[in-house]
Amino acid sequence: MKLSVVIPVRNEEGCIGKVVSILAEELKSKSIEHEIVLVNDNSTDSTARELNELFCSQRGIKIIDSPAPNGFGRAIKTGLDNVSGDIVVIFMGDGSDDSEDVVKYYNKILEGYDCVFGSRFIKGSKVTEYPKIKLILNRLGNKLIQLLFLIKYNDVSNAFKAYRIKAIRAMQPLVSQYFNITVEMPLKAIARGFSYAVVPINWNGRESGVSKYRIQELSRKYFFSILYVWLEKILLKEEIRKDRVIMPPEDRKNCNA
Ligand SMILES: Nc1nc2c(ncn2[C@@H]2O[C@H](COP(=O)(O)OP(=O)(O)OP(=O)(O)O)[C@@H](O)[C@H]2O)c(=O)[nH]1
Ligand SMILES: [Mg+2]
Repeated sequence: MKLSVVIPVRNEEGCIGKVVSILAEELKSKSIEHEIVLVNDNSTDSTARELNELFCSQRGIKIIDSPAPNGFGRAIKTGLDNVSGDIVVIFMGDGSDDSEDVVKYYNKILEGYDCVFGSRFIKGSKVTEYPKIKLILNRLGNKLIQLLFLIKYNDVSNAFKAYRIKAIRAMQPLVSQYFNITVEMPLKAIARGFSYAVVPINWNGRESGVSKYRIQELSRKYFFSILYVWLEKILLKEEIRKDRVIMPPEDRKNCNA
């Protein structure tokens, strides 16, 4: 099973080289067939040069320039359009996520799950330097999601997750252009009945560069994506069920709903 790791990157000159090298080393050491798809969004620092250096020095690297306008969601979608693997992991380029967790996700998918979702808020996870305000809003937002979707999983809004390619196909079209894609993807996978495992993961605050995350302007967008998938789940239940019935049999066999 080939693994595609999609990494959105914007102005990460201080860390992207290290992040990709550590990840590639980890995957190589575990003999996991992989590609790393780096989606650059018109970075204005030396990120593009760093990416070219990675491309020249490592195997299995794809570099995609996301067309303007910029946006985290648009970059993820561009990355997903360019993967060739059976399993897709979305991974951050700022060093927040742990490359050992990518291996954990991969192995868990091999157990038969359609998706693997990490949680930074369960026993076994380790989180450092999480900004306080962001943490409070994160916990409130995830509580709302849990209540609306009647799920126990408590870290929906973190982008770092793993999906079988069939789950990615089933959630199209993805409409979120910004960080709100981080809720649209897992919620659609859950609403469409794909099976998922939850595992503890680590998260570290970024050591260099600046956050591209703007809480105030994003809250409306998150709300939009949460309500959009919720309304779809409630109002288009029949249509979603019918789409599942016409899925190819190999895509259907792992669905648990
Ligand atoms: N291609 C692309 N990547 C982006 C964009 N915005 C953010 N990213 C990347 O997405 C990842 C997460 O962005 P961050 O700025 O770290 O957002 P965050 O993790 O919520 O914020 P921090 O608390 O600073 O870690 C990083 O790899 C960024 O480089 C964008 O518009 N386009
Ligand atoms: Mg980050």
